[in-house]
Parts: sequence; structure tokens; C-alpha cells
Amino acid sequence: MAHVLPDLPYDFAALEPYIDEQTMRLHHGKHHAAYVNNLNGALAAYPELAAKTIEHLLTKIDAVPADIRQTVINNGGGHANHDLFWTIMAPPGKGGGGEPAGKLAEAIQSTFGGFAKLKETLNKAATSRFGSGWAWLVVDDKRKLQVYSTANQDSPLMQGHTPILGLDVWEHAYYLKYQNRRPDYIDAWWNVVKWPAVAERFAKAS
Ligand code: MN3
Repeated sequence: MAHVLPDLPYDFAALEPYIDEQTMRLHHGKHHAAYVNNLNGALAAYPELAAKTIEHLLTKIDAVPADIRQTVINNGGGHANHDLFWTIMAPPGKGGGGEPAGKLAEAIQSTFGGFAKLKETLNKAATSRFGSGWAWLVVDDKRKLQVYSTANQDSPLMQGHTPILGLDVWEHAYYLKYQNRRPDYIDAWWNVVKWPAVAERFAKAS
């Protein structure tokens, strides 16, 4: 059973003006699609692994044969990370924007000292990531929230953490509209974060 590129849950232009249509088309239809194709290519020689979910493969990455392990880290990570990314965003006013509520808001308060502090911490992780990578809000193995960044397509799943919010800071995610102004892209992105989806992931992970 091959991995498939999921459809976007909204139109390519739906996140305008914060994330532009052309970026969304290329990001989803070229970048994410390539991760899926490369992952399937690597797994073709290992039918028993091809039947596993991507979450399973990344969580147990040491069990993946050495000859395809880095390919699975890069392309399987790329697939899982983008799968999350599309679903934790929504058009402003249609689920996107605003602030977290409920138990997630309580956990953010007790861990970071409030939403403003969480934003500050995640913004710092995202702006200071050198080169390509992601900034994350995760539920760690002790069921606590943590913010950090990873390089390339490295998934928090590989260290036993469950990502509940992820921000792609590869240049392909923002360069067409924001060029070198990564901080402007990060500021804009908060307007399309779909907190109910993050809260759902938080509830499942904790
Ligand atoms: Mn990307």
C-alpha cells in the first residue's frame, strides 16, 4: 500500500494574503509530492515496511534498514511533517487564527506562562534555525509541552515526541512572497494557525 499525497483541506489560495497561492501550489504539488514519491521508491524493496504507517516508521526509525534509513528520515519525515502542516492551518475566520482554548491553553499557560510567551519561544526557534528545518510544539515522552526546532525534515517522532504544531521554515515555504524575510512569514503564519486542530492533536497525545 503506497503512501499517497493528501489533498489540501482548502483551496490553494485560501491562506492568502498570509501564504500565497503559488507557494501553496508548488509546496504541495511539487515538494510534498516529491517526498511521497521518494519514500515509496525507497520502500519498494521492503514490502513489509511499505505496509507500515509513516508514524510507525519514524517512531521506530532504528528498525529501518541502514541502506534506506536516511531516505526515510528525509522523505518520510517530509511526508509526515507536511501532512501535519496542511491540517494545522485554515483560512482566517474559518478556523484559522485567534488563540488556543481549553486544556491546551491551560497547558501553554503552565509550561510557557501564556500564549504570548509560547509565540515568542516558537518564533525564536523558527528564526534561529540555520538553513532548512522546522519549529515545533510537541508533547514529549513525559507528556509535557516543548518547543524546539529540527534541521531538514527530521521529525520529532524519531525522539518519541508527538508534534502538535509545526512551522516549515524551509525557503520553499516562503521565499516567493517574503524572499529573505523569514520573520515576516513567521508573523503572518500565526494568522492561519488552526487551534482547534492543534487542540485535537494535543488531546490525543496527552
Ligand atoms: Mn516544506
